[in-house]
This record gives sequence, C-alpha cells and structure tokens, in this order.
Amino acid sequence: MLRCGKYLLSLERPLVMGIVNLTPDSFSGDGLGADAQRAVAQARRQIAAGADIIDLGAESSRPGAHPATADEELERLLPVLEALADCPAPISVDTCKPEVMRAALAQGASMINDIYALRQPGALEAVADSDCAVCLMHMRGEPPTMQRHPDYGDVVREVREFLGERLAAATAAGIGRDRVVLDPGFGFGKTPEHNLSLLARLGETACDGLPILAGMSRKSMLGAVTGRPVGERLGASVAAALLAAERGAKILRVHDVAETRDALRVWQAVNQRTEDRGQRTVQ
Ligand code: 7PM
Repeated sequence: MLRCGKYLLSLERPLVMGIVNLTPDSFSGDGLGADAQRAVAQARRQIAAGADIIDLGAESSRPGAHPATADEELERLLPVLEALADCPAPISVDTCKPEVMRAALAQGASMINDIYALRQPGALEAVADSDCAVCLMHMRGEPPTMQRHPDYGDVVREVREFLGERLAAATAAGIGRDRVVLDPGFGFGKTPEHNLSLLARLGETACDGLPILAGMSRKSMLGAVTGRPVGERLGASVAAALLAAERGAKILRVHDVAETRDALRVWQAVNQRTEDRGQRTVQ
C-alpha cells in the first residue's frame, strides 16, 4: 500500500500514471503551455482511459531547457489543480521547488514527483509536513549538462546506492516509508546503454522492497533502439512499460494511458493463469 494524501493506493497490480505537461516546450509534443482548460480535459481523458494517478508538470526538465521560476510554475499549476479538485484520482505534481510543493499540496495535490529526490534546501521539510506520497528519482548531474558524459562503474549499483541515501534522508526527515516510491530516472544522466541495463535489472534498483516507478514513455532510449522519432514511439513505449511491469515496477509513468492499460491487462490476464498453475513465482 502507498499512502498518498487522502488516498491509500494498492500496489497489487501496476498503476498507470498519466503525464499532463503544462510546459510550453515539451519534447514529446504534448506541451499544453498556459492552456489550463486543455490540461484539465487531458487529465480527465486520461482518467477515463484508466489512469490511476495524474502527473502534472510545469517545469521543463528537458536537457538545456529554460528553467521555470516558482511563480511561473504556480501560475500554470494552480488553475489546473483548482479545476481538478473534484477529480477521482490522486494528482502528482512534478517539481523540485519547496514553495511549489507546499502550494500544490495546499491546493489538493496528493503526491510530489521530484527529479532531484528532495535535494533542494527545504524540500524534505515541505514533504514531511504533509501526508503526500513522494517519488525520489535518480539523476546524475543537472538537466542542462547531464547528458554530456554520463559515466558509471556499475550503473545499477550506483543508482540503487543513491536511492538508498535519499530514502534514508527522507525517513530521517520524518517521511514514512509507506509514502515513498523510487525511480531509476531513465534518461537523466544516462546513455542508451545505461538505460537498457537499468531496465534489464530494474528489480535490483530499488532498496528494501520499496515500490519502483518507471518512466520511459517516448524517451530517446527508445529512439536509439527503434530509430524512430519521438512521435512514433508508441509501440516501443508500451513494450518498455510492460517489460518494467514484468520486472516489478509498480507505477508506470506514460503519455499513452489507454494503450498501456490494455497491454497491462493482457499481461495480468496471462500472469493470473501461470500463477494459478504455479509456473511463476509471485513477487
Ligand atoms: C525532456 C527530457 C523532457 C525528459 C521531458 C523529460 C521522469 C519524470 C520526467 C521520469 C519521474 C519526460 C521527461 N521523466 N519523473 N519526469 N520519472 N519520476 O519524458 O522518468 O516526461 S520528464
């Protein structure tokens, strides 16, 4: 179970987190800019398509992107949060800024998704002072320069050690383990090879059995494998989500909710039967 504000989420089957991007410069062509109405409609469509969580982001983490100020982020986020107040699914907010976290949580957000894993001063406290869930993500370096020379000895071990350190910092700050999910951060300071190793050995990236969130939707690691541009990565994204589920991921962060849900339904239907016959170890 994941404690997520007023929600208690069962992790018995993998959950789908739908991406709603409020930045004007999103890499995957899904940026909605300042158009709050369109963002709200997209979130509602994703919920109707089976999204378990909505991830709202107003800060572009694209390598080299112009970073938003806290005021710009809040200007984009608050009207959407307000309009989604009656929404039946928990809302996650993608931010690393403590003041944005506090304002979003006060406006009804149930989860904080932080690519900096609460490393900014005041971020641990902002989350500790609420009952929201939090995603701690691994990132090597910072978005403007992180893709220049990613270098690891054993990427899986180094990601796991970092996530273990951030989990320790979170629990020391008073954030209960039942509120934490961990994320290897596909594409954040990693080559395509590093990303494929992390997916292949996804189960080894988490500490102490904490739930894993995996976000590979439309990313360049899938372009590297298929040779396809960002607009033609649906099949690769669904395959990657399914492979992550197979390796134990509990939350899949995706643009294409309906397609991912269908793939997971097939996976679950088959799993159910092999488990019945004892051919597969239940995780
Ligand atoms: C450019 C590069 C633009 C990457 C957007 C992105 C993750 C995330 C993002 C992830 C978690 C995107 C990413 N990716 N949060 N935020 N995990 N927890 O594809 O993998 O949306 S931004």
